[in-house]
This record gives sequence, C-alpha cells and structure tokens, in this order.
Amino acid sequence: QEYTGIKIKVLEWAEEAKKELADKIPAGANVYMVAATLRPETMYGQTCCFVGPKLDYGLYQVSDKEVYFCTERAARNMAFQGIFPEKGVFPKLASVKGSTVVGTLVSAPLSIHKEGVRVLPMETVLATKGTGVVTSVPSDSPDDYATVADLAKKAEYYGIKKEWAELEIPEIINTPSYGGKTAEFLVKKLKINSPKDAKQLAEAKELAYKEGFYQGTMLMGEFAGMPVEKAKPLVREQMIKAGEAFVYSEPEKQVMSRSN
Ligand code: ZZB
Repeated sequence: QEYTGIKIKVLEWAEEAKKELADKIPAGANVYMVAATLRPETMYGQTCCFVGPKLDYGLYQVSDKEVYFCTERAARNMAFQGIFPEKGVFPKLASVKGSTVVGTLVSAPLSIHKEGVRVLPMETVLATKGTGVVTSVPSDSPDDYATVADLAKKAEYYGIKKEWAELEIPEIINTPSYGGKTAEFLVKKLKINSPKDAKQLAEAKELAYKEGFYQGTMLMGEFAGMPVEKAKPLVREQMIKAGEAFVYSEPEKQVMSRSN
C-alpha cells in the first residue's frame, strides 16, 4: 500500500505533553505528526488530527531540524525507505501515549484552518496501519465525520473542548451522487450513529472512495474545477515539493493484521 505521509507541524503541545516532552526535543527542531493518507487531494478539508488515545507513539529524530511523531512500527518502515539518513536506524527521543498529546495545536498543510487544528482522540485508529496518526477530513471521510460528531456530542467525556471538534467543515470535492458533503450524506443515508458502526462505515468508505475518485471535481485550491482523478497526483506532488509530505509505503501483510 502506498500512502502519502503528511507532515503536520506541532505549534503548541498540550500541557501534559509539554511536561513530558519539552526537555527531550532538541532546541531548534520542529516536531511533525505524520499522518498516512490515501487522499492527498482532500487535505484542504483537514479539521483536526487523530491519534489513538491508548496507543504508544514515539518521537524519532530525522535530522537536526526534524522530529517525527508516529508509531514505532511506522518509524521502522520509514527507516528502510530512505526517510531517515541511515538505513534501518530510527533514533527515538521519547515515548508517549496518544492520550497525552490530545489538545496539542498543530498546523495541517493546505488546510483552510490556517490558525491550526487540534489533536483529538479516535478510538478506532489501528496500530497496525499507516503511522497511527490519522488526519481528519470530515467532508469526505465517513469515519472522520462520525468521529467528530461523537467528539462534539461527548466533549466532556473525552476531556476536550467542544469547539475543537466543531471547526468549519468546508466542501472540497463535489460529486454528482452525494454533492459536496459526501461523508455527511453517506453517514445519514446508511443510518450511521456512532464511530463504532464498523460495518456500515466500511461500506460508506468504499462508496465515498469510488464516487470521489471517479466522479469527483475539485472545489478548492489550485486545481479547483479539475477532476479528482487528475488533481490527486498533482496535489500530492505539490506537497512533496514543498517539503510538506513524502511517500510512505507499507508491506501488505502488515496492513492485514489487526492486533489492537
Ligand atoms: C485522509 C482521508 C480523507 C482519508 C478522506 C480517507 C478519506 P484504508 O482505505 O482502509 O487503507 N487511516 C490511515 N491510517 C489509519 C489507521 N492507522 N487507523 C485507522 N484509519 C487510518 O484507509 C486509508 C485511510 O484510512 C487513510 O486516508 C486515513 O484516512 C485512514 F476523504 O486520510 B484518509 C472515503 C475515505 N476518505
């Protein structure tokens, strides 16, 4: 599976994370939460960044200037793909639970929310896929739509500020069948009530992928008006050139195992 690794820059750590991490990050280095996505063309619509609250993450030194936040599994894969300077070596600066970084303010590349977005908890993040960091695009991803709705409804229970889950959801891709709010449309149509409705969400995801890719038209950014199929590689290339993203692949058999 070939993903795009999106570099989501930490602007300000949540209190607890600051206490745990401040003295472990080299002065002058930026930390990036790396999210693995199959849909780089949707990055205009990022409204938050998800971590699994119970998952273990590490901070890995990529250079003097850059530290990546992801699962150890992902760091190891990256170290064999030329993302770290020395093959197979991924120096760990710190370990941290996902829950500790919830509330961190981050800058998501291309997002309309230039002021930054928050790191929020998503119970359904798989430790065995991607980087364990999921960027949230509630306009086009049914899982993300269901999760932000649930977070806003139960903000207190999740220990977050309600407004963090209620950032404006822009329309970024228009489709003939679902309009510009593909995820919302499908969540309602399939009567999905919770982020735990796994079966219906899987079906919604398939429908959204197909319609978005084959029928979608960009509404935002430099490629507005262009079919998604054409714009997708262009947005990806643009982000890679800007140093905001990189190619991240993972072995198929790892993708299949669901151990969390
Ligand atoms: C942004 C985005 C925007 C995504 C969208 C999807 C959609 P797949 O298809 O099952 O391989 N993801 C990445 N890593 C994880 C993880 N560890 N646990 C749970 N979800 C994860 O899944 C790939 C997509 O699942 C990725 O692409 C990511 O969300 C999420 F509009 O990134 B995506 C119709 C889907 N739309």
